[in-house]
Amino acid sequence: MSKHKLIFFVFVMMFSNACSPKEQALIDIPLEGKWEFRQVGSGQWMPATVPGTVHTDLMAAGIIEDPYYRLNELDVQWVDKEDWEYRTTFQLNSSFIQNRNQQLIFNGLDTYADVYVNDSLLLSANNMFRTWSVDISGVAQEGSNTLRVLFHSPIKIGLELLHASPYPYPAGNDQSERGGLGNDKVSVFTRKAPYHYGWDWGPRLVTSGVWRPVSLRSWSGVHVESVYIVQNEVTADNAKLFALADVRSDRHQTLKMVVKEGKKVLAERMIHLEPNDNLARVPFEISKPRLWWSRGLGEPNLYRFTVELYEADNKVASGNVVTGLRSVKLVRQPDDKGESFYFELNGKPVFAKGANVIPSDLFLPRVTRSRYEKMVSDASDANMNMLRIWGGGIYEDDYFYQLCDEKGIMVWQDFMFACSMYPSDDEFITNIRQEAVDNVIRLRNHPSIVLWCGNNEIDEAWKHDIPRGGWGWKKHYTDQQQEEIFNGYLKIFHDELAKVVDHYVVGVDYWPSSPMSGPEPNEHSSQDATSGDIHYWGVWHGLHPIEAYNKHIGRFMSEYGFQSFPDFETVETYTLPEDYDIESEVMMSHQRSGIGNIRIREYLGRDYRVPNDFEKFLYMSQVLQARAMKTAVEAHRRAMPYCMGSLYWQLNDCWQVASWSGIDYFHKWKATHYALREAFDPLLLAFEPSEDSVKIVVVSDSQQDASFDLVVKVVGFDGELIFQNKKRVTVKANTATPIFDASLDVLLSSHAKESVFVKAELLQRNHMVTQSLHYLVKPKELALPKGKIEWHVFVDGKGFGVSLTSKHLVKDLYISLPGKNTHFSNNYFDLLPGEEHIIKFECDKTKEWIDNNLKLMHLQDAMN
Ligand code: BMA
Repeated sequence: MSKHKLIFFVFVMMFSNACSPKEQALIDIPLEGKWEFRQVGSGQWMPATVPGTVHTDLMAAGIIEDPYYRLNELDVQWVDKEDWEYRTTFQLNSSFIQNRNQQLIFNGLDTYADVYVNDSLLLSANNMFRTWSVDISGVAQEGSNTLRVLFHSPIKIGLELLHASPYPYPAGNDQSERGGLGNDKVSVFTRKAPYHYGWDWGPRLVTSGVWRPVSLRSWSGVHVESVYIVQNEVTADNAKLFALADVRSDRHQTLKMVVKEGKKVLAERMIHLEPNDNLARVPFEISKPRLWWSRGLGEPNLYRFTVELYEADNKVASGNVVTGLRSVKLVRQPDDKGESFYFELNGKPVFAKGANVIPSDLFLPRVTRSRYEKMVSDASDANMNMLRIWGGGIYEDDYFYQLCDEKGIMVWQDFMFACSMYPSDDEFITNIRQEAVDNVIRLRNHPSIVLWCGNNEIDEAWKHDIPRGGWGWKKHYTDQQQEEIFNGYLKIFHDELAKVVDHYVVGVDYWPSSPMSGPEPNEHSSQDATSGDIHYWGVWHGLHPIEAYNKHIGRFMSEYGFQSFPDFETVETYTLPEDYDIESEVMMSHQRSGIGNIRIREYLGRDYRVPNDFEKFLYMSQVLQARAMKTAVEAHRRAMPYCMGSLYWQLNDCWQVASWSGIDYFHKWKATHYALREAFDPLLLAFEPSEDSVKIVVVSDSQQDASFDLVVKVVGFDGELIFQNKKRVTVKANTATPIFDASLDVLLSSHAKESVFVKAELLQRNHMVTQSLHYLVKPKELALPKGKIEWHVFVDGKGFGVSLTSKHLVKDLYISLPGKNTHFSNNYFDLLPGEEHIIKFECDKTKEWIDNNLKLMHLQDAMN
């Protein structure tokens, strides 16, 4: 054996046959051992990690620097123009070889990959999102085998496809220039995560690699490939279900199929199998099912079902599935204002609260389980109940959906198409159809997925009904080409993907594009606010004032957003002190929206005073973003039930960058995420905009009416109580109700608007259940006092606490620890005069270190 050949010892798992020695052997071997890689033609093999990417392997080998640091991204643009090969060696024993069916299964190949086993070419893959299963019988042998995967440059192939195409397609986010390709936008031709080619929050890093697990499998007789629990009808009384098993058999046989929950047999039936693929169905019912509820409505109950196949009394194969029982519907019903657009879960209308999600890294195998756990619990901790997996990224890892199932977070799932037109030739269509089938089958047991959506913003960008409408793409094409491109669009998004969802998923709706007014021809792309979903970008892109969020409200706000910078500790991870200027080359390279800094400055000037200091600017950008997002969410929720959803753009980041995210790359909460935790509270006191009065609306997500004491106070910045009122209020279930309206003349007496705040609280048996603050003028007009903050740090179990007080109002108080990625239980909050505020946190330093290093920043200090 040559010294380059690596022996990989396999472990053989006798799958699910613990109780029956006669169950036939299913052998599953993960191929994660020793891999090597090299640039094609370079000769030199180096250690590789699988699952992984070429870029991360090159980093580990010391050949490239971290592309996220300073301007390094530019130095690694050569990587995507080269071909790369990966190899490993694996051992197979006689049991594996004796089984009649032997497969090599790739859960993800990125992207143009030729797969060789023992030098025989067995597969040429061309879609990152598909699962590739290769028959290796006859090629694999007992003993040592070699596996080699050759990745062709996605750019070289992309260019070939572009040159063969009758015309280029629009793809505004494809940063071809940065990749050295001029205006050649190749991303649309390749079924690969669109954001890899760049986006207005992400770098251009076009990866290659075995990005998801790869394994070997062999079996004889029969094998359960997958199980789907079809939910025909689910009510609180009864669930009518059937188990649909994809059973692979290598001969004619009749077996008994048994469906169980734990040890309890729910149903059984004899099934007749043909050689090859079979779909076997066993109906069953569960009376009084424990339903799956989204966060806030109830428990996200899950069931674990097993399907077992028996030959006489011998279990010969089995499969498991964890799912939740629920009925879900996208309700689009004409009403006096247009047409509703909301989700009904188990018969209850749900207001969707949450955010859009992008992939958490360019190098996807780095997104570990703990990062997914952090992301989903951060969403849940901020009272969110829905996340939208946006169409420019990936169909997420199974684990993400499992976590959403467990936490009661509903998922709006896009197919992976965004902000571009796409080819629609037969080969492309066949490829995306299979991509859709693979992912729908992989994900359809997750009760969290409540909608499949065709694409992001393509309907709106093309705007077929209005000749010069949309984003200006149509003018680059003749009438005939426009017709051709749009017919291709309809074929993909109104026909093929719709058919896949219809055929493979029971009980979950399909929506062709987000946003759109409706898929019916007369509604097509009309984009009004009275039906369908809306992406409202008037604030930010359109320079509308932040207050415009109060007016531009549709039936379901699936996108709206506002940028900010990450905090200083995060900025430090990609910069040197010489870069500490918002406009420096390095900072600009980590700000991918051309208008980003201009917009932040402009909006800061309108509502605040623009600081010159770098750190203060970062901080103020977050305070500004939080103000914008809080205004939007409160407006959407006040408009309930006309509006029934608010998903802001965007929850997370894929590297360290200025962006619309509420949580940065290191999972650090920005001011926005703290503010939205309050704005998404199931019981919200929201102030309505008004010049000369204070108006309060209470929004309740609860399914029951409830009574509270409402206490409204007007307080001076020095703590003086100027007005107080207490009254009993009834809060109606699942809607928004006005509960307070008083004129400023009454509330203020002779006090100035600039130096008071309004505090509203709901109390139940004298216990505060929720509270909200409100100011009567813009932040820059506030007469903020120069208050002194008293604080002391104390040890609190394994962590720390800090107690903060001040005699005067301290606005937007921000706490940080230099060089530390610390999560504080609260941050960017208003410290009220005379009220103690305690913040909890964890830190690996001593109390003394914290005493000496804790940093405080606040608005009166930062605004100059
Ligand atoms: C939205 C998204 C993204 C983009 C964001 C900010 O419409 O769909 O394409 O990142 O706008 O511009």
